[in-house]
Formats: sequence, C-alpha cells, structure tokens
Amino acid sequence: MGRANDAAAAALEEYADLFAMTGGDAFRVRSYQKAAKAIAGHPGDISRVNVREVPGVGEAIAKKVEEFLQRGSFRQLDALRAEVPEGVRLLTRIASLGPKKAVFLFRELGIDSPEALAEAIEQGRLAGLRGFGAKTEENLLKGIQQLRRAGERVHAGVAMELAERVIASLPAAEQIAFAGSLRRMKETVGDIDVLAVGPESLMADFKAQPYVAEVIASGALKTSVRTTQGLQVDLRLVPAESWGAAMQYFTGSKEHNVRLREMCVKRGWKLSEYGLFEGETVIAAKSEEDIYAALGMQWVPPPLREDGGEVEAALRGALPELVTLSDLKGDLHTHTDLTDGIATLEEMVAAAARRGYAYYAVTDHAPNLFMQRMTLEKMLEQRERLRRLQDEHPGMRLLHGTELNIAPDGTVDWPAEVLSGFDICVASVHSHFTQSREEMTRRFVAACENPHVHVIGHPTTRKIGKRPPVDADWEAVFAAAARTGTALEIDAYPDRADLPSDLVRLARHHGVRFSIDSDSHAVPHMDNLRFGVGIAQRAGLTGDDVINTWPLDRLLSFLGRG
Ligand code: DGT
Ligand code: CA
Ligand code: CA
Ligand code: ZN
Repeated sequence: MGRANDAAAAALEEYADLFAMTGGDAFRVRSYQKAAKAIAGHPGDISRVNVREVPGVGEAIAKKVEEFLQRGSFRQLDALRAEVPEGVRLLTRIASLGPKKAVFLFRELGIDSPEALAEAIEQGRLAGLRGFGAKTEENLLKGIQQLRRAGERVHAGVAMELAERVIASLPAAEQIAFAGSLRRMKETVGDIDVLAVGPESLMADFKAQPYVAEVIASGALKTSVRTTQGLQVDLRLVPAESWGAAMQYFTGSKEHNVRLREMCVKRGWKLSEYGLFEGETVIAAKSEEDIYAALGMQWVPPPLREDGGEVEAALRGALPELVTLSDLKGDLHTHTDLTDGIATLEEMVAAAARRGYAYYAVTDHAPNLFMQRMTLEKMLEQRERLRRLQDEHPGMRLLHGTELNIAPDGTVDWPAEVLSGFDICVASVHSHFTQSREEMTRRFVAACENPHVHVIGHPTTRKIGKRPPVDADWEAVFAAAARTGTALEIDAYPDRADLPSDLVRLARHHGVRFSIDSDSHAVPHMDNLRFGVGIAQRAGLTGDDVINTWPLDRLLSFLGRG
C-alpha cells in the first residue's frame, strides 16, 4: 500500500471520528469513512494520481486530501483535533459510552481518559448529572475494565480452537455454530460469537464449563463469559425459525450489514437478527441463502462480508469463485527435524500422503540461519532420502526444496549451481527486520529478481502480538514479484497469517500469484492451511491465483522444472 494512501486514509478516518464526536451529521461521517477505505485500498499512489479518480471521493474530500498531501494535515482536521483531545476519543471505546456523551463528560467535567472517568465515578463526581444514574455508572466501570482487558485480540488459531471446544461442550444444542469475525476468517478476533438453537438449560451448561473463568453477563437468551485464556465468548440462544437471520446478523461485519439494511429500507423492508420483514410478514429468516436471495443477490461467503465491493458484486451475480481448502493439491513450505521441525522426513511425507496431496515440498532451512547448523552435505543427503521415499508414494510428487534466507542485501545462501539443484526455493527474511523502507524494498526486489527464487516466504515477517511487520514499499515489491513471476506466500500458520489479506488483495491487483503454505514444523500444523485459505478468500482469490491448486505439470512449469 502506498504510504501516501495509508496516511491520507488514516487522517480521513480520524476526521470522521472527531466529526461524529462533535455532533456532525451521520451521513457525512459515513462518507468520510468510505472515502478513507477506498483510498487505502486503491491500487494507485494518490500522491501521483488524481484522488478524484478514487470511487467515493468527491470534491470536498479531494480538497482535504490534497491539503493533507501538501502539509500533513488539513484545516478542518486541525480544528477538531484542537477541540477533542486524544484521551477523549479513547472514551468512546468504552462499551456503553457514545461519542456525544464522551464529549459531554469532557466539556462538563474535564474527563479526558478512561482512567479519569473511573476516578470521577469513584469520587461520585458524576452523581446528579443528567443521563448518568447509578446503573449507568456501574456499566461504565464494567466497560472501562473490559477495555483494559480487551486491548489484545487473538489470532484465528487460538480463537478457532476455543470456538470448537465451546461447540463440542454443548451437546444439548440442536443447532450450534460460531459467527462474528471468526466466521469471516479474520486474522485476529476480538471475541467469539456462538449461536445456538436448543433448550434454555444450555446457558447453565455453558456457565459450568471448565474453560469459563468469569461470567460477565448472563440472561435467558445471552451469556457472555471470559475464558481461562482471557478471551470473551458470547453465547446466544436463537429461535430455530430465525437461524439464518441470526447467523447473517451476528456474522457481520457491521459495515456489510449496514449496507444490506440500507437496501432493505429503500424497499420498505426491515432486516434484523430475527428475519427479513415487510411489515409483520416474514420474507425470509430460516436460512442465510433465503435472505440474500430475497434481496436479489448471491449468497455472500462470510470472508467477503466487509463492505469491500462484495455487495455490488453479489447484486450483479459477479462474486468471485473463491479458492477452497479442497482446491489445494499440495503444500510447498514445510520443515522436518533436519532443522527446526519436530517430525522426521518420513513422518511428514506419510502425513502428506494421508491428506491425498498430488505434490509435497520439503523446505528445510538453509545455512545462513546459523542456529540450524545446515550444511550442503546434509541437504544433499536429505535429497537422496526423499528420492528413495518417492518410490513408496507413486501418486504424490515429492519436491526437494529449501527455505533460503534473504540477506540484508537481497542475496541468498547458496550460489546458483546449488540453487538449481532444488525443485523449489522459498526465500524469506529471518533477520535485520528493522532496515529502512528503501533498503527493505531493495532487498525484496533483489530476491524476486533471483531466477532461482520461486516463492517469497511470509513476506511481512510479522508475528501477531509479538513482532510488527517489516517496512517496505509493498507496491514496488508486488510489481517486482509480478514482473519476475515470483509467487508470494500466504503463510497459513495462524500467528503469522502472512501476507495478510489486505496486502494479498493489493498484490493481486499487480498480477501476483500466491502459494498457500502451512510452514509446518510438525504433522498437526498441516491442518493450519485452512487459515491461509481464509486469508485468500478474504482477498477474493480464485483457484487460478494460487499455484498450489494447479495440477502438477502446470506447477512444475511455473517452477521451471516442466
Ligand atoms: P471482533 O469480535 O472484534 O473480532 O469482530 P466481530 O465482527 O465479531 O464483532 P462483534 O463480536 O462485536 O459482533 C459480531 C457481529 O454482530 C458483528 O460483526 C455484526 C453484529 N453486530 C453486533 N453488534 C452490532 C451493532 O451494534 N450493529 C450492527 N449493525 N451489527 C452488530
Ligand atoms: Ca466477535
Ligand atoms: Ca461479540
Ligand atoms: Zn521462515
């Protein structure tokens, strides 16, 4: 993403928030938010092209963006920043506190942070204020506590494991499923939303589970708990006849749902978690498919429900045919105990065969990752072992590969004559994460230009909650990958989730191909591919975009081994 696009989008978003807080018109707030999103996702660099070309950017917004590009801010933003301090904006993240009340508290009592609000409540300074009774104060304190704890989102791997555990723990449910960001396969999840049809006793069953650390709120139809891992789970009981409507509503995203509700309003219909209604008459409620069909559109796969153009596409019947897990014919990035994996080559290959793969690559680390103690000799021995294993697996092509280290100057571990002996070379950044943007960009471009490098592994190198992404001019890297026919990896390991879906989408604009890999270091890690597929789906990828959905001969010719 171009820096200018990101920065301008962030400024517009900030402006939208501040505008809402100071009582600005909701319609205009939405139009700023939409313009920010469109600019962030626009493939062209807005410091070079006319920003008026971006859909949703009218004259007034274009002027603001142009001023921003010239001097890093714009007049209206400066004015609102002066009016509303940073801490006051944090107040609106407290669950029960809207923007207007937050600004009111600041103006009346000088409360400028969640901490200051907690203190004011404890000192009784809110007593007697209109709209702030004892019950409200209690809710605010709870909200502040939640905000403190909810700072962290977890990656989809943690969330999926817990969601599946919750579902398995409630056998009395007639129907049960998770919705929310997890169903949309977001790379990080704030809380888990589970819907169920079943007896009221489900709520008691839920609260009694060993994974429950604290019951946050409990009623006949909804119970929220904090689990021993700290993650919140909401369980909602829904009527069987509105199962589809409830799944639709609670899957979100909120932005997607807002779009659907707008379409309904135009027709005089109403869409809620109970169904799609015309007056008292139910038009659709039982299944999601019915609801989307009644709105005259294709059913939208959850990973696309982010108001990123999917509503328009579904209305035209033009949704992409998304890549699925069963499309994947093999894995192109895996490790064994020759380096930092824990399973043997034989165990990994046997596991791949059980999965019915048409091809499978072993890509242990190369020598420049010194702690792995790799040598050319060990690598060649492994190659021989793999060739012998090939005889036992006539239906699956075994590929001997390596995961190279991209040095700070963009070179890799071995000379060309060694590299050409591998069936596949993945190349990744494993060191010097803090190079400047220019250096990092040159580094990736050089790796792409190396004719022996087929795939760039986990390109941003981020680890969710642990390590930020490296800084690079991704547009330049993606252009180089497309030009050189180098695939970019979607590393499915859920704490990596790398590339993330917004960058996948952008890379695809440049014509890049992708490899969805597990980066397995043990047999069970192979199951993680589903998270990579989720990322690919969020980016709208089809099977053709993903090299490891291709038949063996097409893959081999991509690898120059045809
Ligand atoms: P998260 O939990 O932060 O990862 O993201 P979500 O999308 O799971 O959000 P969450 O848990 O707050 O709500 C689940 C879905 O329920 C959300 O995607 C849309 C729907 N929803 C919840 N509250 C509202 C609301 O106030 N308005 C609208 N339009 N939809 C809501
Ligand atoms: Ca959620
Ligand atoms: Ca929730
Ligand atoms: Zn790696």
